Amino acid sequence: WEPVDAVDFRDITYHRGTDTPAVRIAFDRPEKRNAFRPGTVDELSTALDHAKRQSDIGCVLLTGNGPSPKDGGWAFCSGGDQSVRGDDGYEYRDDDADREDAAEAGRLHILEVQRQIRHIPKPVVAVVPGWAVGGGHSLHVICDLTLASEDHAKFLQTDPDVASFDAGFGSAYLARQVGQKKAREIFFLGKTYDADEAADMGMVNEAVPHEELETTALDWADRITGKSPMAIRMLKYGFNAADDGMVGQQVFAGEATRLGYMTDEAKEGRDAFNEGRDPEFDDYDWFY
Ligand code: 2NE
Repeated sequence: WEPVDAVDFRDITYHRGTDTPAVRIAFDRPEKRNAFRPGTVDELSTALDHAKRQSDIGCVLLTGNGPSPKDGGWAFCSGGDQSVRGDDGYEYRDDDADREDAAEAGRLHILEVQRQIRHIPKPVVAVVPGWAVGGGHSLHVICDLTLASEDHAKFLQTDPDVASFDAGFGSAYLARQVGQKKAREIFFLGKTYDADEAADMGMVNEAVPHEELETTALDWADRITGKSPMAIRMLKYGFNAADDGMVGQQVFAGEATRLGYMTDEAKEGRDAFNEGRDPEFDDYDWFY
């Protein structure tokens, strides 16, 4: 991995592979179990947007740095930082207080990041080295794949304990993965599951020994990026479409439009308009 110099990040680290066309984005607040504050979410959003725009990058690994210097604990992400939670969302405080937009209402823009992950045209893999909790659990749910440390990964939904609720992808899409009864159990009973249990119920793809986590993640990124970018993109959007309603159709259709634009037929439509003549489509078949 080598650092990406896009922006000077504080709460995350951002690297691109030296041999693999993938990026690694990591929460970097291990002493807080990688909880996100508003500035963390801004940085995550910036990195994801940067990764989206790199046409030579085909896969995003989302993870959490560790272990905690305080107690050696590992975390993917423990959700919203409760110490900066105000009365209407999460607030810019302390180091964030000099931000230009610090005065605006409390933020819940991790939900916008969920949509970024959903719509970025390349697979996002949650690489879970430890706790995935609350809004951090929802983040792993929305990622395309989840790889977990069988030694340290733990999955827990605390939303109802802190009077929060991800009633969107974090629960409804989770139910698509593990079934309705199990999803309701995760939220209503708040049990902790290890990586093998999470894999058994279908929300984790694979549990591997902790020391193999990052090399396996890189191996997955190699596999993914060895395939056709177009096919992977269309498959991601195809998988999304059924659950995403008209927006899912729109995103899929946009990519179909791009492919359509690449045909001679589409070029004839464009050229005819620009040349001020009627289009000549006789050479193009009505396929069946
Ligand atoms: C994550 C968990 C289960 C870990 O437990 P444990 O025992 O391993 O560690 P500990 O001692 O609880 O945590 C270590 C340090 O991290 C801080 C703790 O306060 C502690 O700090 P110190 O005492 O060492 O100073 N920490 C951990 N998670 C934090 C957090 N989320 N915010 C602020 N500080 C945190 C355990 O720590 C836990 O249950 N954490 C809370 C999980 C939680 O409830 N998250 C919010 C859910 S709501 C949400 O994320 C959300 C949403 O649902 C929708 C929109 C936006 C946000």
